[in-house]
Amino acid sequence: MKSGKTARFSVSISAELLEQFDRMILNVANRSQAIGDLIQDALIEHKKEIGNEEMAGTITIVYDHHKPHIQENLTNIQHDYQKYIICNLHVHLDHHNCLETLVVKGEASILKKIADILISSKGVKHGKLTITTTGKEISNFN
Ligand code: NI
Repeated sequence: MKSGKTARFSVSISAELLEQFDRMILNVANRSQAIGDLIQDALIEHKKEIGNEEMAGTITIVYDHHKPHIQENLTNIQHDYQKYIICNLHVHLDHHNCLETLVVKGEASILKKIADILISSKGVKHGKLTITTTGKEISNFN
């Protein structure tokens, strides 16, 4: 929904739960904003699980570039999926280790697949995929 209209609704939950929630959101402007943020987060998680909507994200990997063929292999994978990879940041962490972050955009299921292939590549020490919204469907109500 692109409209910035505000809808009102009432919710019944246990007083204890609400008390805990209010303690948690002490530094958020107000309860409505906090609940809106939680719903937004749940919607993004849901879209991530369904997998067929366009989303944005990052894939970060750490590897030892001295391992045989690792650089060549990782580059080949990135060329195979180049239409989903917007940019690539490579940092030489020390003499052995490199950190690479790819900014990706595409259906969540494809982003997960690209991340799985890269992270499970031989020589990759650790990797992480972060998926978020492209922002298109979210209007700013704050
Ligand atoms: Ni490097």
